[in-house]
Amino acid sequence: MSLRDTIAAIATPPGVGGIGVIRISGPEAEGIALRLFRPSSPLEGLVSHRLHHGRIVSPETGDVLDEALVTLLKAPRSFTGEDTVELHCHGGPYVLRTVLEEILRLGARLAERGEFTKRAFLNDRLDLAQAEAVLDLINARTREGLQAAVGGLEGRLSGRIDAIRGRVIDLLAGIEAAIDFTAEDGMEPPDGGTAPLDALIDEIRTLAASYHRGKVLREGIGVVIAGRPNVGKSSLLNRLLGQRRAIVTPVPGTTRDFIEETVDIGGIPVRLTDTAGIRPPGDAVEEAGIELVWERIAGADIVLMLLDGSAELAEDDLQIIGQVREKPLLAVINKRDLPERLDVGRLKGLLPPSVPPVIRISAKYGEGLESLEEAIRSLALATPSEGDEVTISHLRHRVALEAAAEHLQLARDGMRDGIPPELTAIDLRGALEALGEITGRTTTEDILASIFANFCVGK
Ligand SMILES: Nc1nc2c(ncn2[C@@H]2O[C@H](COP(=O)(O)OP(=O)(O)OP(=O)(O)O)[C@@H](O)[C@H]2O)c(=O)[nH]1
Ligand SMILES: [Mg+2]
Repeated sequence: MSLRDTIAAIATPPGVGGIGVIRISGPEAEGIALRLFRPSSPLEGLVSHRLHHGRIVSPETGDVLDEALVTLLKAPRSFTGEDTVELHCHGGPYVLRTVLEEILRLGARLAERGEFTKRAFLNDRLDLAQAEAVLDLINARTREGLQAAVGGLEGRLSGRIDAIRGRVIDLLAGIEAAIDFTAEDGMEPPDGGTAPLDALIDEIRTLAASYHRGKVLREGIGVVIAGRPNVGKSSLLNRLLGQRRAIVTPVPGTTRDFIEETVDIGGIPVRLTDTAGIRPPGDAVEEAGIELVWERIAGADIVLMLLDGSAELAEDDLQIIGQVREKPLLAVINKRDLPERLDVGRLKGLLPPSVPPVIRISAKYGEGLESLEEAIRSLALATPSEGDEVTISHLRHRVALEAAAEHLQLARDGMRDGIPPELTAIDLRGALEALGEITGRTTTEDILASIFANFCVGK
């Protein structure tokens, strides 16, 4: 990839829409736009950061291709940091393709996936963590996911990483200054001993541990509702969804196949699966449905074990509990509007001690759902909500943070054991390098390629 050529792509999604945007970025962007665009009020050139109305005309045939609004964003005040032109055309696939073809004929090259954002990175408009946040923002599916992405784009993670790097650099400077004086003997630990290193290691580990939370907010989790027939699984799915998606009847064995829908539960995109009631199957169809339940349970992040509070614990309930004990589990007692006949003490005795307190709901009347949603959220995040704490949401970040923590740990142990300071300095430099990978200060071409390949063309 060269930064000297000019790239173009349709930036809006395929399909028909009110408007469709074509982006051009690079040194020829303005020149190409001027050859295509006839402003309706004649003026000299395009004024940067203004919208101009006019026509798109093929320079070759003179055909008018569209009526459009065009903006020129002169470098460096553009997303990519280069001269950029955006053509706001009518949002039809054929129009857009035709205009884009003219642009390519005039010398632009079709952009690769994520190439606009990659240029923004290479031109120092964004660091790598911010570029990844652009992708998270585009893919966000809940308010929380969106906020985490916006925080990333605004540089919250980058700021945190830079602050940590700054502290490592200070330590390194201290050690390098000491090297000259301790050439022979081992080094004395600096003032404060290894405490500053311990604090850094802790902070980095905490940040690494936020990966789980970030990933859950970004990618969501799968929750499978399981239980014997007629306990109200489909009623619960409908309730959480806010619509009658699954058939509900008093006939046990109503649901045969599984039903999957995504809902926003406390900011987490939850793929919710309603399944066939588990019992000794009456026929081949039911048997096949129940086999699917076990498969779905195996793949679930959380199993929501639903019980009927108006009936005693049944043999099928016990069977199911026995099978799902190892999964992250919520025990939910339904039909709390009816007199309770279920022996809750006995139920608790059967559940592993790690299972959160049982929740009582009425799917039919919509009672107790807030507690249920809160329980799903806490279990999914494995920690209570921590306000606006910085989170990481990419495995790449976690790997780099763990590597940094490991280097710092080696440095700390070495310091404690009085190894030569040169070696400690090497460990600290290793930590700096690992941290630098997150924001892109130290990054290889391979890493760049794999990050930007996840983008769409036009971003
Ligand atoms: N009183 C009361 N009845 C409920 C409640 N939830 C569900 N029901 C009733 O229980 C019956 C079974 O409900 P479903 O939602 O179909 O149960 P299911 O677990 O999906 O059943 P299968 O698909 O057969 O496995 C229906 O008659 C529901 O109206 C509740 O909270 N209270
Ligand atoms: Mg059902």
